[in-house]
Amino acid sequence: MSDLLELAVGIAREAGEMLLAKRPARPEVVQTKSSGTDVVTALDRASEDLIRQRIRAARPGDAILGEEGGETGEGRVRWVVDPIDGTVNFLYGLPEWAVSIAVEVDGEVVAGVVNAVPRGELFAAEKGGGAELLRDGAPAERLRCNGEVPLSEALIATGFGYLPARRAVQAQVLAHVLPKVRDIRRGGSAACDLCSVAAGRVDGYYERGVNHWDVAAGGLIAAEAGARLGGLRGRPAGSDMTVCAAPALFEELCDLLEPLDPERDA
Ligand code: LIP
Repeated sequence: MSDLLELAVGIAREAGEMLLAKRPARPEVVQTKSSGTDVVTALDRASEDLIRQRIRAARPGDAILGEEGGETGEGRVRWVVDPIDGTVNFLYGLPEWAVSIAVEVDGEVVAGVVNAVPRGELFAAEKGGGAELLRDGAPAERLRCNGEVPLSEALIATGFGYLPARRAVQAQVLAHVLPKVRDIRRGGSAACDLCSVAAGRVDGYYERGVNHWDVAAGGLIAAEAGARLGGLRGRPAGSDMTVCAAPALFEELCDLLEPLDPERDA
C-alpha cells in the first residue's frame, strides 16, 4: 500500500469509528442544502472536521475538497472527501452509508477508500494496483466486477437527486430502464453503489447529478475491479451522468440511456 493510500485508510477508519460511537438514535438535521430533502447532520460536519485535521497534520501542503467545507488549499495533491455518503440513510439508521476519501495527484485519482462503516467493510484501491475489500479479522479480498452480463439480466443500481424537477426526469428515465433489466436497486449511497459494482453485488450503476466527492473513491475502486466508468456519448463521468459496469454492459447501458436524454432539464 502506498503512503497516500495507507493514510487515507487510517483516516477513513478513524472517522468511521467516531461516527459509529457518536451516532445518536435519531441524528438531528442541522442544515438543508440544494432542497429540503438534501440534509446535513452535525456528524457530517464533525466527520469532515476530523478528516481535514488529520490530512493537514500529515500533509499540510495538500489541497482538500470536501462536501461540507468546499475547496481549501492548493497543491499537486488534492484530497476529495465525502464525510458521510448516504446521509439520508445515516439519518434514518439504514446501514448503507460510508466515509469516502480519494486522493488525486495532478487531477487524477490515484487512491480511494470507501469505509462502509455499519457493514464493517472497507473498500480500497490504488491506480494500477487493483481493488480490495478489507474486513476485520479476514484476509483481504481482491475485487472483480461481474463480466459478460447481458443488459436483460443485469441488476442495476441507481440514485436520485434532491431537486423535484430533476427527480421527475429521473422517474421517466427509470420507467424505460426498469422493463429492460433484471431489476433496479436504490441503495442511497453512490460510493457504496460503485463498490457494489466492484464486488459483483450489482452488475452496473448509473446516476445523474452526483458530486465528485460522492464518486471519486468508489469510481477508482470499480475501475480497478475491471469496470468501465464514464458518461454518455464518450464523455467522462461527471455530474451530467455517471455510468459504471463491465465494458460490454457499459456500452449496452449507454445505448439504452442516450436516446432517453436523461441529462435534460424537466
Ligand atoms: C447522495 C448519494 C446518493 C445520491 C444522492 C446524494 P449524500 O450523497 O450518494 O446515491 O442518489 O443524490 O448525492 O448527499 O448522502 O452525500
